Amino acid sequence: MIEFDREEKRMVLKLVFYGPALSGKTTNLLRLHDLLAREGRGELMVLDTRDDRTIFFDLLPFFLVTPGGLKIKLKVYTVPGQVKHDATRKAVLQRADGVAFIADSRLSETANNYSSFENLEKNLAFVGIDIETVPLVIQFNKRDLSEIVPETDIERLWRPTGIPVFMASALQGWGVVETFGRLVELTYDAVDRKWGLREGYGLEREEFVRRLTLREQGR
Ligand SMILES: Nc1nc2c(ncn2[C@@H]2O[C@H](COP(=O)(O)OP(=O)(O)OP(=O)(O)O)[C@@H](O)[C@H]2O)c(=O)[nH]1
Ligand SMILES: [Mg+2]
Repeated sequence: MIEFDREEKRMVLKLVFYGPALSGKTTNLLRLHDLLAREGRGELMVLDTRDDRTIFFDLLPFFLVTPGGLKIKLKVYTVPGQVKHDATRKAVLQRADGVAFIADSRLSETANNYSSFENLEKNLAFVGIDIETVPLVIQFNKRDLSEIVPETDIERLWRPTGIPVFMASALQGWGVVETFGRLVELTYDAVDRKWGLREGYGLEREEFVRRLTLREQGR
């Protein structure tokens, strides 16, 4: 559901960080804001938090202009994970061009991860997005903790789905840019197929990913 104005040469893309309550969606955005170069990214808006819980959404925007003069704005949102905020999750998920599912690696959260993934499937269908084709990655966050699901189990369960899976500790700041980078790559492919970013606007996939994942010096 790419927003594209060919006359004005403007495109708005929307990525959504989805997942159960307290899995680390907001922390992922905070880390992206800290780790990525100032050039090209906007300010982080963390909205309406109460005791660390998102009750509306967070937003981190990025801006880039392609060699062909197309102005791209990429908006990265988080949803509130708490079950009761389902209406807000649906609203944030509207017109998403890509989704990162942030799972909580703790063994105690396994059931919550599953029900949140089911909720994602249901809500994607509700907003008219095909889960089979939407750019989608999964991150197992909180790998710094003990009593977590072993990586081999995650591989065995998720590999057959073909969805790229990343291990991360958003708290420690690793795996976060990698997760985002893969989502950006898949999103490029989807947008390029539809609107010809390479042909029409001279934007190569590598350049798109490079510009959006450039790290702040020394980070
Ligand atoms: N140990 C550890 N804690 C983490 C990690 N990522 C996030 N947390 C902590 O988990 C808590 C919840 O993190 P948030 O980023 O607010 O979680 P959220 O997914 O945005 O939660 P909701 O907004 O309620 O959906 C905070 O106390 C974070 O510091 C991690 O990688 N490791
Ligand atoms: Mg949050």
